Amino acid sequence: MEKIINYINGEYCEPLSEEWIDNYNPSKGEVFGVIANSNEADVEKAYRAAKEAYPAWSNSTIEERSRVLLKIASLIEVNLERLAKAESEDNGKPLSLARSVDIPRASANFRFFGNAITQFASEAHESVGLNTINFTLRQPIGVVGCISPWNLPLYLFTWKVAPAIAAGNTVVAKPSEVTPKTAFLLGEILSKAGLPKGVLNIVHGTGPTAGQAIVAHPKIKAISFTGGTKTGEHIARTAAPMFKKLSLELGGKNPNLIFADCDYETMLDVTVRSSFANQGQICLCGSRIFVERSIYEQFREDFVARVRELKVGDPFDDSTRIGALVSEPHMEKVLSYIELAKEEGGKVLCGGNRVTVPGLENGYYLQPAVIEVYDDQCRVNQEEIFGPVVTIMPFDTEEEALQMANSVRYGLSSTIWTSNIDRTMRISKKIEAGIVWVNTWLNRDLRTPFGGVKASGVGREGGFEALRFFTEPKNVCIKYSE
Ligand code: TXE
Repeated sequence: MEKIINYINGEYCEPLSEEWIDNYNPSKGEVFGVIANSNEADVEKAYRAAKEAYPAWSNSTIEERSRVLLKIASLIEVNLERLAKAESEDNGKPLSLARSVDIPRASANFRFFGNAITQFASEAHESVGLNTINFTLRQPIGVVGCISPWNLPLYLFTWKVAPAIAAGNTVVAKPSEVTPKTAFLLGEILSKAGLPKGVLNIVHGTGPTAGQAIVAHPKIKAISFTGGTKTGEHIARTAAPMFKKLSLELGGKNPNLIFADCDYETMLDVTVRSSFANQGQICLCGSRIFVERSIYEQFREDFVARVRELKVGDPFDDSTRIGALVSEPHMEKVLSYIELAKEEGGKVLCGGNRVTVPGLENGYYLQPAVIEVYDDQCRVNQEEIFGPVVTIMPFDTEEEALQMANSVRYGLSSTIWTSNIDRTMRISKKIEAGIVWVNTWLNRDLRTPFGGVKASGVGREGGFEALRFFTEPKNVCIKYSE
């Protein structure tokens, strides 16, 4: 049995708790290993290692930090195949996706922040006449906490820890207990790259125990979290009385607005992807599709035909487009929404049933579902399902499309398909979302701000925004005489 253990102070170690959780392979529906079920004492051990490492790391030169981050990036590339297999086994996603997206992006995260830190500058303000000059010191915060989810395990874990350490902080990090394997393997790479011990400590365990201990730790001064909105609320409540800095990337229910004047074929291709990539388990998936009425019938027919072609199957088979859902409870949750859709009067146009894959009969496979809804306020259209399920609905006017797009509690991303630049600008200004994609989807330049509004979170990651989050600005005002 594979054992996933903690990586603290540059060494792999068993949990002080001496407790374990089962790790499931979702494509087989079988337990294939155990994970450390760390408790408060393990988090404290990780905190002490991080605290010890902080003075030296925060005083290391930018070049030193950059060099180590770039080295980690290269070693992730060297280990691409091994990490991709581990990710696919742990999460159920197609190996082809882990190989082409998840792991390359994990490497890119370290490379990007290894370079970004060398360009990170602060401001100076000269007050002419008053003979003062103000400048801003951007100092690391100290020991920070990073907590990441299961949908893009190494991708999102590194998206947090890379800027945190680039900025000179030391870290206690916890990946999702549902998909801990690639973060576990990262430990080896950190050691090989020469990251000083204690700079990045990886603790495994459940949210309510290990995660909660990180958030509640009085000396861990900032928390960067990606996960469900409910968990985000809980974290905010725990952290607020201690005035911790918080970055919360939460759920989404993203609109995909399709106008008749778009490039139809490109839109169709990309919409299949934006609906079902990673089994629909990406916070940026466009799960509410609104289509201009003049092309609605055509779209419905073409889209359903394309979705029916998506091959559901073994994540390790290269022809698979839809792998397994991450866990049984998650699959049950998604199935319950399909039932709810029917109860609410929605029409399931395709999919929505469990699929039996030969040889992998116990795996958590679902046919991707397209549901036609008649009221944009129904629960299936309002609540985050986070699986291979999209709703479709027609609209008549741009105002109506915008109004429906904004009528949810979430506001993470949005996609607009149109060739009208004026419309693009009108909607981009009024849509309630942190990200607007026009005639594309999931096109990410790591320099851009990433995050959501409303119940989709607080703060932005990406580029200098992330480095600003992981540093504390201090203004220094110097008076001089002529
Ligand atoms: O996420 P959780 P879950 C959404 C999606 C999904 C739902 C629940 O709708 O169905 O959230 O997923 C840790 N203190 N997203 O339950 O619980 C947990 O261990 C500190 C959207 O898997 O939010 C894990 O490491 N940490 C999302 C991380 O939080 C806690 C991606 C996320 O888990 C904690 C994933 C606590 N009290 C799910 N409780 C996105 N926006 O990308 C849990 N955790």
